[in-house]
Amino acid sequence: MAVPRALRLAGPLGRWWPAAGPGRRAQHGAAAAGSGEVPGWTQQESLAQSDPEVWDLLRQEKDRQCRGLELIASENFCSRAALEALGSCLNNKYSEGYPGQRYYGGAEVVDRVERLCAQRALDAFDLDPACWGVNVQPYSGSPANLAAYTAVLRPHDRLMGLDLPDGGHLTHGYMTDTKRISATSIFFESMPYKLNPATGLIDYEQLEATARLFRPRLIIAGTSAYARLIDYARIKKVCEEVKAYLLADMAHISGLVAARVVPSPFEHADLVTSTTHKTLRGARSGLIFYRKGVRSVDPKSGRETLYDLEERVNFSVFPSLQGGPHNHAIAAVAVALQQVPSPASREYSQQVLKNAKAMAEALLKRGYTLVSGGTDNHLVLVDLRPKGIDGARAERVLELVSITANKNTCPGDRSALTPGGLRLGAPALTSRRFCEGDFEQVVAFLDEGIGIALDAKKQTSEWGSQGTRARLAELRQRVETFARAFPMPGFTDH
Ligand code: DSN
Repeated sequence: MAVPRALRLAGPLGRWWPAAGPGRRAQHGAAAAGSGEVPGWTQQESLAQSDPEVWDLLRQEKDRQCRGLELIASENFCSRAALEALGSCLNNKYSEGYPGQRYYGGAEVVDRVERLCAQRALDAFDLDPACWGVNVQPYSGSPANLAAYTAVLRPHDRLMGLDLPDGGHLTHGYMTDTKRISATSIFFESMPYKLNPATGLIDYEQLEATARLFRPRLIIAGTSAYARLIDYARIKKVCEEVKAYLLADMAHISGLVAARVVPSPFEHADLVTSTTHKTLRGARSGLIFYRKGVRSVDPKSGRETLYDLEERVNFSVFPSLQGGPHNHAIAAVAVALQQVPSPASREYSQQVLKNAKAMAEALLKRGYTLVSGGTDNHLVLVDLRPKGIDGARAERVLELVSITANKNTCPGDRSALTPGGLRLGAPALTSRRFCEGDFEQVVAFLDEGIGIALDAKKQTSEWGSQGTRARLAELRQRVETFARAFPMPGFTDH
């Protein structure tokens, strides 16, 4: 890359600084003070003025979100207040390090932002700061998990997590017969636990037996596509037996945990990771909670062993894995966490559970098969194989009628690209004030869409035939008219 003449390399860290010669200063002064403002120099133009192309893409995405039915279980709509913090001047500030110990000057304000966010994170989950601490710097859920693993594992140490095809997350150690896919399985030795295929529930017996043989140093209790609750106490017992840490990845359910409508992992886990933009409804970011204080007491000598997770986790996030924290995201997470104790937040979470149940019942009534037979949380996993359609085809036809969902593996699936399942979540539409009856209507639309796909498949005409295209267009119009009638959090201009 050609280096502009006005720039020169400064300092051992190799940053580029503007040359500060008098000639250059005079040039700036003239531009700012005189009549000849250099267009674009002060960057005060709005997005619409400055970049109509990107502005228009954003407008299209807003429109898509308003006119569509959002059923992706991990998505939600962030509040306007949090979006304001996200798009703020905090984006400009570097602050590698932690509050009070930064590698850059000018961090007084971001120190306060980060401390406030951490305090609110502990308050949101009712955690005593003597027993729990939190790192609010992870950029999102996957970096949070890698940082938590790096804090307590050495390279090639062993860990166990729910297998991806059974509802676990990529970062829980996914690998195939021929390839280590996730960094978790590249840098550590991972062994999956599975669902019982007959019940669709986590096979705790198999988990116990495998852990006794594999002797992992860490067991992950967390899911990405599992419609039931996790028995943390049971997994903790296994951890105690094999002397493993228990890490709960509550990314999907953290809002429900904060609202106390599902069991909390904090009673049992040593480490808890989360994203902040799913049921928690904040900006995209990540959190790592770690225990402090006494880890164990020797029954003979009475000697206490203390947790040392605070130093390990903090060091792992920075400087081991990340650079400067995203202060704008941390502020936006603080805004979302402030809303957690409100009655509205609890009511929201209760409604998420009611809506997921209503969706499950409506699907069962229409003859769909659900993995595990129903739901206890915010999502349902539909096994489409008995219907004669795969998840990828269903995802595509629903997309054509403005219903957004995602294909998902079901237990026994071999391919993640054409899996047999469809994952449907209630959090986003509940943010738009959908209630149980509305979800019955959503299922009716979804069933119509899948019906069109099945008819098209029978005729082997794909979506291309005129009749199919007309049916899809007509359904899409009804879906969009229905969706637009509901409010949209975060922004108003459609
Ligand atoms: N991608 C998220 C999900 O859909 O579950 C998790 O990172």
